Amino acid sequence: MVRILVLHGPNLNLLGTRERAIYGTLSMDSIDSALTKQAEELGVAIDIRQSNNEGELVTWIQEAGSGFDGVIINPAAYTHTSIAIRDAIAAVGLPTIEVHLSNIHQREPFRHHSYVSGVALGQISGLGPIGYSLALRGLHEHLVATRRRKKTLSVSRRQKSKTK
Ligand code: CA2
Repeated sequence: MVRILVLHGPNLNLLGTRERAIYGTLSMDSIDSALTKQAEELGVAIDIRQSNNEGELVTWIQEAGSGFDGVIINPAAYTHTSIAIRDAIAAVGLPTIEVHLSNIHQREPFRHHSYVSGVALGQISGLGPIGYSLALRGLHEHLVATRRRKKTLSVSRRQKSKTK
């Protein structure tokens, strides 16, 4: 079974309560429920966590190296500041999709740069909560395809070594 860690960064626990014009009306819990349902349908094991603490996010990313196959992260404001989160993603080497509810490229200039995107498999920005759902679908497909490729490769290697 594919295992995916979903991380929400700082202040995303406030979703649905304030700044609705930018981030929408859905709460983090309702986004998480929809993701959990989608994961069940796909047959994916997901673990969803939120933290306001950069170090905690870094530790979770490091630990994901054993126990998870991929990561979906909305690093929130740490997107634009955290070399530590970028380094953790690069170090752990798990395929990671960066999600933003708002389109960070259309907002204030300080939000245009992401430290995470350079080490991410992809970035989804500006589609609201659907972005998480697309990330789950995309990461699942990527991981299944990677597994299939590895399996085919090891079968063909075994066959080659038999014929030697
Ligand atoms: O668009 C996104 O998902 C962001 O990652 C959200 C971050 C922001 O710093 C990024 O530039 C883009 C902010 C998350 C704060 O969420 C709040 C939700 C409700 C009320 C206040 C903040």
